[in-house]
Amino acid sequence: MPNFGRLCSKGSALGETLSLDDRLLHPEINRKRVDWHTAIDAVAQRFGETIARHGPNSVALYVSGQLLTEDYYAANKFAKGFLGTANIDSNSRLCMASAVAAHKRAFGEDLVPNVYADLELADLVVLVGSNTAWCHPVIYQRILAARAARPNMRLVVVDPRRTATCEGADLHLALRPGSDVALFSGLLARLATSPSEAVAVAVQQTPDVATVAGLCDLAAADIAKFYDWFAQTRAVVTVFSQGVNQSSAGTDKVNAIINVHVATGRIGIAGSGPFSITGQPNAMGGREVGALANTLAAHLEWSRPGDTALLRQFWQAPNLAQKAGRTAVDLFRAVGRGEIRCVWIMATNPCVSLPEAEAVRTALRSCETVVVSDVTRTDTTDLAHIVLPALAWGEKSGTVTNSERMMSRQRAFLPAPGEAKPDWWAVAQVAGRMGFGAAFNWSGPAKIFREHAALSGYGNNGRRVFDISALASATDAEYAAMRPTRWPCPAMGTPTTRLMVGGIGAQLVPTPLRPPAQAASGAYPLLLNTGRIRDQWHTMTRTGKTPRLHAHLPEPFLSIHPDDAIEVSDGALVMVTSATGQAVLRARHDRGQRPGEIYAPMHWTDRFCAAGRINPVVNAATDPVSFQPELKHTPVRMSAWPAKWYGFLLTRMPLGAELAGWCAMFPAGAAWRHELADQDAAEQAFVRLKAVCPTAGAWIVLQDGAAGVHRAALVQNGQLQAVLFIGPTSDLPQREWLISLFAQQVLTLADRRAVLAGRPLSGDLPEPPVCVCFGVGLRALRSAVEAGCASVEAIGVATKAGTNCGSCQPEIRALLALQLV
Ligand SMILES: Nc1nc2c(c(=O)[nH]1)N[C@H]1C(S)=C(S)[C@@H](COP(=O)(O)OP(=O)(O)OC[C@H]3O[C@@H](n4cnc5c(=O)[nH]c(N)nc54)[C@H](O)[C@@H]3O)O[C@H]1N2
Ligand SMILES: Nc1nc2c(c(=O)[nH]1)N[C@H]1C(S)=C(S)[C@@H](COP(=O)(O)OP(=O)(O)OC[C@H]3O[C@@H](n4cnc5c(=O)[nH]c(N)nc54)[C@H](O)[C@@H]3O)O[C@H]1N2
Ligand SMILES: [Mo]
Repeated sequence: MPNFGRLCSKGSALGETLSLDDRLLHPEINRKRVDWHTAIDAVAQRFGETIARHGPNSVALYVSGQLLTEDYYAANKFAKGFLGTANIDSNSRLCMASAVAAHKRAFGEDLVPNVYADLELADLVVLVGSNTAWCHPVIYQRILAARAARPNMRLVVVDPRRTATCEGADLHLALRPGSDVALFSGLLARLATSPSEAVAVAVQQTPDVATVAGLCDLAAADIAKFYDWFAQTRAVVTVFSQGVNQSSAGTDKVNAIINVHVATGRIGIAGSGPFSITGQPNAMGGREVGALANTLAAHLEWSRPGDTALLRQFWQAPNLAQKAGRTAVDLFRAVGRGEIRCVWIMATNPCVSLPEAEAVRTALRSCETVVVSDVTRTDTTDLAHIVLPALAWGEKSGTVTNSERMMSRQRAFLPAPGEAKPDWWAVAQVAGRMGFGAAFNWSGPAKIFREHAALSGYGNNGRRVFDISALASATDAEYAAMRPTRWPCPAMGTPTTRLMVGGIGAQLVPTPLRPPAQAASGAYPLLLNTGRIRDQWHTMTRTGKTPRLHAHLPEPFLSIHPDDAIEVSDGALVMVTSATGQAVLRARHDRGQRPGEIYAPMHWTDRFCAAGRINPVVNAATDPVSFQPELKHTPVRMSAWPAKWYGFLLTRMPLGAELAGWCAMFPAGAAWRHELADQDAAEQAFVRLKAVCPTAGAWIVLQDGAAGVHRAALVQNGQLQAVLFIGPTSDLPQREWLISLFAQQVLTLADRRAVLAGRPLSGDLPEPPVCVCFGVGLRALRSAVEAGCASVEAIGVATKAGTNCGSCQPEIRALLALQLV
């Protein structure tokens, strides 16, 4: 197992995210509970009628890397083989599409040549557009551990922001956003020896370090250092993720990276290669079953003669889609124009995660039929006509593939709650009801997997690397016991670990320079970058209700370089506006931002902070080859949000995220925290907010109208029920101590007297943890340093901080650096 038994902070808290509140337990039509039979009939009827009236391209499926390979296979077969439309796309379009397209251009097929172990064998690891420390913490710990064992190993990070990942790096290249092609083109120009068009383009556009320095806005000496290290090192792995893929030049960025590795033979060998890392549990499995609008199952291609005939024959599908369908952004625009009238969304939350997200909502509101399969209520299920309850992680059974082509079994260890069913089952039922039963007659995931494996070998004869036909004859028992298996594993032949060995057979692809689709200028002078934070997962459906995962960065925020923040003080609310929408976020001054560039996390939804959803702002320009949207570069402007008052309300139960003009809600210890601000009078807001709290109990109140200060606490039978603080600025008392009072059965007299002061009469204020896994805060870390701990390891031994997932180690390292000077 690549994790070696370690889990990230989110994985460690997974047990706390498995509760059933908010779970979808029954099918629903127009919000009313129905039985499965009725729901399946309705879906089949809506799809059937829409196709009969408007043709197969008036329907679509939008699926996800959260699905198991078997679910994915079923959905893809249903759409492309039997509905007769290739309008099935996946949220992988937002995630991996550029890597897929670039792999195909370079290798003729979508394959990752290297394996995780190469990260430990490399003497130089280059992380491009990847905040590995936060997004792949276990991989990051493996890299740091390898470097600790082999001090000659070097780590370079290429990211416009100074991220936590940079804390462990030997060199950070904070390049101009979107300029990665220039950086790698310059490296190709320097290293390539044999002539080709790609090299000619590279030499012409980036002849020397000075040119690259200008294009990337970097110091020439730093570029020269990076190029020298690369040139002098045989074993180099270049890891790339969303800073590369999510760009209108994403495919070229990936090819520019691959070019350097291919041209120098640094690929497919131990410790050397370009390495695309994925995010979702099964982003890779979806690529194997071809559940993107422009791919076919099992790496078959429309463009390759004979492939469609093969697939038609194997599936016995006379109705096979004849050409590629609509890709995510285009698909939802077609919904908005009424060209797609019936859509089935499975295991993804596009109202939040797609760019121009407000237009996506409007499109779904106007759509004739919206079917959503999910495990929980989301911003997207809110817009569904038909909701189908799915099995979640821990309940479902099937296979997933990781970034190194390793297929592994996911086994159920929990019973199915309510009437929730696997997604493949729902697809097969609908297909059966539409008259395609013979092709969807599966008794379980093992049968689907065998079919998928058989297809990969069908008419293959070594033409497609993706061949797992050795598994096509697995019995149910063998499937149940399947060990992690790396593809390719054809029926005959020896297992292969690395592919494209030395670059033989790979193509160099010319990558002419292209800036981001929209430049920051005029009305939108700043460039907005978006991405993830350490302790949240995507649209928070799994992590949103776990108090300790909110302890680190609890509110949607905007990171701003202090030089850009003249009007916006740290902690105030700031509005970001683009050509498509706006959001209001908490300003955080951050010297790790390049001036002129700001950063917001992607995670917040209507459920936790409606105004903090960033994707209505994010532009939908796409890469011309991969159609992946440019989620990392949107021109915007920013202005202070004119709040008349700021406040917070702590309660025992969540009261919703609509309590004020701006409201962010999240769990905190035994309480729910609502951070608030608005433009009305503080006095009125105070009255209004007290009224939404439970009515029983007595309020203790402290008001100073002239100063704009209003505070109240609600106590019932000696127990604290609510705390409301309002003030004229965002500078309000620290919340942690007040939150800790909710754990008391009966408030002590001293605490009751102190509550409206917002701090204890004596003693220390509690503090938010740095290490979420073990709940270790700044003060404990500082005392460990004072007691003589001089390294992350020593602090780990003394406090346990950083010894589980390690994603807080960069912060501990930064603290050490500060404390030791
Ligand atoms: N905590 C957490 N971890 C996750 C997830 C999560 O939701 N939460 N999601 C998972 C998923 S699905 C994915 S896809 C991965 C994503 O993992 P990552 O790709 O590592 O995460 P991001 O934060 O989206 O973006 C990475 C970095 O790209 C940088 N970047 C922006 N523009 C550019 C550019 O032009 N060039 C370069 N070189 N860099 C740029 C950003 O500043 C950012 O730091 O994470 C996975 N892991
Ligand atoms: N601005 C900006 N936007 C981004 C990104 C970014 O960096 N910046 N990153 C993009 C990337 S890389 C990604 S991967 C996407 C992620 O975006 P989404 O796919 O929208 O994110 P999730 O919150 O993971 O949504 C998954 C949903 O599936 C449900 N689910 C989980 N398991 C199952 C299952 O087995 N069956 C069913 N039916 N449902 C299930 C969950 O409850 C959840 O509602 O966001 C993209 N959007
Ligand atoms: Mo992703």
